[in-house]
Amino acid sequence: MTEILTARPEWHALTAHYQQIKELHLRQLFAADPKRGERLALEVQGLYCDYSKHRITDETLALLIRLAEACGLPQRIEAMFRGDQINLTEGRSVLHVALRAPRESSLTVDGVDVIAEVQTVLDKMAVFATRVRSGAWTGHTGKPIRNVVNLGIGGSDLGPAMAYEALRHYSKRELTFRFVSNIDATDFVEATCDLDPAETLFIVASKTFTTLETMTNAQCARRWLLAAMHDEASVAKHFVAVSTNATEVARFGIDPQNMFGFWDWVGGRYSLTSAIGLSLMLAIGAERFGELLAGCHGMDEHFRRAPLPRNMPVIMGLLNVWYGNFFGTETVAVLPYDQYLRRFPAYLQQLVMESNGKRTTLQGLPVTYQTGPIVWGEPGTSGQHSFYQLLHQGTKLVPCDFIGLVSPLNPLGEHHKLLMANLLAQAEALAFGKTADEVATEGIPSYLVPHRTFDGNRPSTVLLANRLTPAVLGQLIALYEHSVLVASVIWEINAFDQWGVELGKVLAKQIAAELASSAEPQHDSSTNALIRRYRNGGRP
Ligand code: G6Q
Repeated sequence: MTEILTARPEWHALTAHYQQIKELHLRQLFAADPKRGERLALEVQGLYCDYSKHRITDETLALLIRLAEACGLPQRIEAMFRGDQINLTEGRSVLHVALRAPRESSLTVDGVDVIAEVQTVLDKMAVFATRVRSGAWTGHTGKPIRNVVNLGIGGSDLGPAMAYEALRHYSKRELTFRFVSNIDATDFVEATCDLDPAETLFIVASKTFTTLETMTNAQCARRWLLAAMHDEASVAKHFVAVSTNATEVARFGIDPQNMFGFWDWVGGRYSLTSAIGLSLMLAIGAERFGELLAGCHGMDEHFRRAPLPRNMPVIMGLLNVWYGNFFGTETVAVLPYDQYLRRFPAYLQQLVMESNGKRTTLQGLPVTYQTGPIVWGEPGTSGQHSFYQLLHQGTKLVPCDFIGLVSPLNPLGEHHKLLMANLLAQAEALAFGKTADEVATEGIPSYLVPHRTFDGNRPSTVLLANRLTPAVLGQLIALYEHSVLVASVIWEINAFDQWGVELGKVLAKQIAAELASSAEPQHDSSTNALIRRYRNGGRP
């Protein structure tokens, strides 16, 4: 039986070390080592990660690495790449890394070369994407497709929606892309109200093809199309599916030729680089989609091969552990200084919180320590005029990830320089603050000095790349995916299941029937009263 995390000697060493350095200020750490800002940094294929503004010393890192080794991190990384069933509670391999492995490589799992299968689907996607983008694929009336609507939710929505926004600069502007996820009809209505059904293609993106929200939206889309086309045969020209469930896809009326498959070993929130990314490929083309995959693969290889102390996802994952378990932080802010990355925090919310929001260890025991953080964030500089006050002077410690790009995709006047100046300024201000003496020497009246003082010592990572390309987005995605795995290994939890979403689904099914009936509802007094009020048109 694996040792309990908090009983490990490496954990005790970190606890003692925390007591020694918890009061150390980043000002002192930087003063003691003039090269700290360059030394505590890593570069992987042009993606630069500055982690010097963290409340760590060389000893902290060494102790964290020792903990990672004691928890078997190198072995777990290798087990994932090998295709072992590391998703224990679902008995599945976890092989999103195979989705972006080079065409000429091979990986045999249960007697099947999964890379060959991946490449077959990628080729099929590329042929389809080229036909739609060129206008060769036409709708039922012979018109080319101008609108693409992705119907999916969770992992079948957040990745493609985020990546489409992120790479919009590279997208075919003649095509309109919409993403519908919510079961709230407003989502569908607003996404389609200005679209011509004759020019609209729906991608039903659902691994299981049974998800309530997506299937409800897909049926709605079908009715919307048929109301205009009056011909069942039109479905085949206006619907394609991305799924692992061929039977249900066929039952829906989608031509199996137009189904793009993937596999059980791709978890929903890790599926953007599978056929779930079809909408993205339609937007940016197969070649650029390939660049995204190559960016992911570069980070995958780094994660697999770099020694732990020089391994970017390892460092980022361990910093999550350091703050969450020793400083007691509860959240992490992700602050992209790039408007195209505006959905990146939302995407990471699922990746991190659905993966590591767990309270049971792989051995089935309750954890006795904190696990995954709450992730939140907004693009800079908008966030600065909203919640940064709390980041600078609030009572809560919030580690921040800043993401910036050196070269803008939309060079316009002074914008980019000012944008990046703000990123650098925020990271500096958080780390070093402004002392009461510094404030007082500026002639600030003494009653205002406490209000205008910044204690600093607020940690952040700065991720910097040259330009937001598909490859850089791929690097960022893989970086965060792998950092999630790293933290989960330390916490001894399964980052690849999501049982916590089940109970609500079951109850919703039961309540949906009760909302439509007049029988006495069978819940607690609160839920019963709310059900009665709903049935009664909002009255008691
Ligand atoms: C992600 C989850 C979840 C899933 C959605 C959609 O890791 O498994 O968010 O992606 O529930 O599921 P389907 O793709 O099966 O519709």
